Amino acid sequence: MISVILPTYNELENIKVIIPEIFSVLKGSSLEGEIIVVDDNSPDGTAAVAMELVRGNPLKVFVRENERGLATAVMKGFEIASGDIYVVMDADLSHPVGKIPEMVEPILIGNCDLTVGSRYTSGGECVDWTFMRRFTSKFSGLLAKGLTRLTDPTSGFMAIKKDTLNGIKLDPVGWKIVLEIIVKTGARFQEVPIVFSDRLEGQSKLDTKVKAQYIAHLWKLYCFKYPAIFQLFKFCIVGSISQLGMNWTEYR
Ligand SMILES: Nc1nc2c(ncn2[C@@H]2O[C@H](COP(=O)(O)OP(=O)(O)OP(=O)(O)O)[C@@H](O)[C@H]2O)c(=O)[nH]1
Ligand SMILES: [Mg+2]
Repeated sequence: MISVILPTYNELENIKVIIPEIFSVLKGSSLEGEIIVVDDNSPDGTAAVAMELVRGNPLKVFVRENERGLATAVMKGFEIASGDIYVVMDADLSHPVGKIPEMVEPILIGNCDLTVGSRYTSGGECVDWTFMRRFTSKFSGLLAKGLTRLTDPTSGFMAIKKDTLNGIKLDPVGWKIVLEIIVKTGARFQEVPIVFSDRLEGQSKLDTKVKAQYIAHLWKLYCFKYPAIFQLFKFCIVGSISQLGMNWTEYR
């Protein structure tokens, strides 16, 4: 069974469209599946609208009252999900719902444990992006190149075999759950080209705080993957502080 996890914050208009679309794609490809919406108490009433769509459908809606954040919302989805494969995607229709079967297939046939929807592999695309948006996205990806060979390390569209997460402690800062999982599990991955379309409804939540969290998250992941970096950093900091202390004593 497939569990499609949708983190939501103020996605009222999009949730009405994406939930029936996902059910229709699952039905059309004979995949047994459920949808899990993890909403952070959106003021626009996203959760209430999602709950109206339950009507006997395999749809679970979980509302977090006092927490915000995309990656931790996805982790909550993992806890609630009953499937053997989790699909994680944005709820704003930027990720093509029709690609779900293609994301799941390589895992089902045992070719890999994780698939990532990529805008930058052959066949992938971002529709109508400005130069600046393209540059920022590419640059963010470049910063993660020491962590993974993914062509699109900042992608938020993935499918993963549940067992891959067994015994792994996920501790993401901010949004990039895909990077967190790849670094911590070393999962065998495959990329699936996707055409990424900009949201038509609602607003982006990708603000300066999220961008700063990305840098902090990268730092944590680099230290995890290359513990020597952290040791060297600690050594330099401690060395500089004690040098400063000595200079200060001499100065006095
Ligand atoms: N539960 C939860 N979901 C969130 C939160 N922030 C964003 N999301 C959801 O995460 C997904 C991605 O957020 P977006 O705002 O679309 O960010 P983005 O896709 O990087 O940016 P755009 O391309 O500008 O839309 C959407 O489904 C959001 O509703 C949050 O704090 N909590
Ligand atoms: Mg979006």
